Amino acid sequence: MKDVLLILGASGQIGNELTQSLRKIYGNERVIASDIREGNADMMNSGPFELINATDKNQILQIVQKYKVTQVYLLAAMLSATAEQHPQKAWNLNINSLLAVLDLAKEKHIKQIYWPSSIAVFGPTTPKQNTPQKSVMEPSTVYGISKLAGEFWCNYYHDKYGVDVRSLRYPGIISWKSKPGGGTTDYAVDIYFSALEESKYTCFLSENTRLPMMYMDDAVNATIQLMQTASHKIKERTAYNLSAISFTPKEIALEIKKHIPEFEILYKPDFRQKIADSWPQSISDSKAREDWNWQHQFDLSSMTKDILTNLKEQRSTLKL
Ligand code: VAH
Repeated sequence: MKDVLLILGASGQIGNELTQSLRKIYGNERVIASDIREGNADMMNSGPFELINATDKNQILQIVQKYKVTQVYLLAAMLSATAEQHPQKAWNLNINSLLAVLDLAKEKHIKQIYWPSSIAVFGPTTPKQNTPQKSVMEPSTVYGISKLAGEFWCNYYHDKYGVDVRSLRYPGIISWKSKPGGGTTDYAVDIYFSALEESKYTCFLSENTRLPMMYMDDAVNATIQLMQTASHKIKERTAYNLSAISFTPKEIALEIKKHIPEFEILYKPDFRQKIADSWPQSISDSKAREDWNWQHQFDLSSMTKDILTNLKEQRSTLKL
């Protein structure tokens, strides 16, 4: 049977780019994009799109049956900063969407699930440097609590019902094609846009706040690689630690200044500082490298070069 993929949350920062990459691999017609709101023109014009509330199991099932979907990628979620403002809504979206999709797999409507976790599952009592796959997990944010609970639901459905669900603990994801929404690591995306538009940026985290980060291209490649790995090689059915780079606002600002010498950064920490301070500073992903040969490609320098080159090109074509 041909694989047909449904992306829930396709209009979001990761969902958007994941959808485009999957359409290049599987063909546009076999990758159904969906979200609670329509996506950008590329998304809407390059293949099928359906409006779906990701917490509504029946809505998802209708689309699964309409297109004979075999795999679901569940990217719909409320991220850390917004989740602190709306705890109940965040819990409902982050958990009930997962349980809906897990049940569809348990009932054999679909064969495979991808669901993203986050380094937010770790908390203030977790060792900050090179955090191992198995460590103290006492998250102090709603988002982290929902992702930790979600990981153990995934593990339960795999062990008890044989559901083939796979997950990655994403670090902060940096992109230029689509902006994030409501994350604590979003400063590392906004800074590039502000550097080009105004040559300055006011950062909502303090200058030495070190966080685990990753370029979108690496995150998308890791996701697809994990989903295409033979099931017997997947040893972690909660979620895999995933890592690439780790940097501070000061370090990313210095990297940008190599390309835009006049760039200035100011620091005005807000409520997101407390969230960032509760997370690890660097992550060990040795298990992902061991079990399915994960290898990131981008470091801070090559990521910065790629982002600024693409944003400058995009701005010059928009001005034409
Ligand atoms: C957030 N970008 O900031 C997400 C991510 C590790 C951070 O989970 O909430």
